[in-house]
Amino acid sequence: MTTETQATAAASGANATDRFRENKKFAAGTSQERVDLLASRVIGAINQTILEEKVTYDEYNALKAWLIQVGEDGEWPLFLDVWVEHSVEQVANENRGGTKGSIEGPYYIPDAPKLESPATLPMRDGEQGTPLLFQGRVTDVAGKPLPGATVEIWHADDLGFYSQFAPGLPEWNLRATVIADQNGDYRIHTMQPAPYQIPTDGSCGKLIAAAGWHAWRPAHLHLKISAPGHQLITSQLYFKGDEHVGDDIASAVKPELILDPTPQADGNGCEVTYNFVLDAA
Ligand code: MBD
Ligand code: FE
Repeated sequence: MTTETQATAAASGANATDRFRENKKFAAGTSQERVDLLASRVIGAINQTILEEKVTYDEYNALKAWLIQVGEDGEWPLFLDVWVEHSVEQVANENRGGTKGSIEGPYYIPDAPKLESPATLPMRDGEQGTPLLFQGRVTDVAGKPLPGATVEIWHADDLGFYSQFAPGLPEWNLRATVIADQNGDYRIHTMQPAPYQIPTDGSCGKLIAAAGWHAWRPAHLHLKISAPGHQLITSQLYFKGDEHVGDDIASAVKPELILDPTPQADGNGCEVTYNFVLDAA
């Protein structure tokens, strides 16, 4: 990895915080009863840990300093999406019958350029990596194709960097909104992403080092699949054989979401077919 393109905490972290503020529209008003319940339980769990583990003043002050620094680094989106979002996703999607969901993570940007299938994702001349043809069909739970379904896709490049969060990449590099054809089929030409390493120079990296954890997510494609009359699903797809597919730092891998690409017929990279199934709205 070159220092030039290293996604530092300062660059990607602060950027993710700004983007979160811009992108997220909250349903207004969590009730007083609900805030009381949830805040009491979370604060209670912290206090219980302190009492049971006999936390010292040194440890308490280290935590205090670290929490302050997470905000200053802009790494709250990164911290929460890596260590907390997977449980929120589990709750949100527990009653779905279609394709499994996974976490959105901190690097989604809405309104990426629209492309009709078959599409090639925006990329640089000479974009590095292994070409990947990613294709399949979008259907309902009964197997009926959903014409004109939308496949929003975003992923890291061959060095593990996301456009708009690492310096030097074109704005929409490896991001698009792909419209499936009249049979619900999509065909996307891209470059296989590299595994993603949590920036080592920020608060999340410091926590990882202090705890002796590793900092990796397996290589992944991020997706949001939608069609009129159906529930949008946010998911991710991974690659069989990836070193970290079994120990994702973000706990976001599910066995149903692991791809096994095969060499393309023309010898140019790999291809894989994955069919998405959407629950009715
Ligand atoms: C990522 O690329 C990601 O998908 C998540 C969830 C957290 C950090 C980086
Ligand atoms: Fe990601």
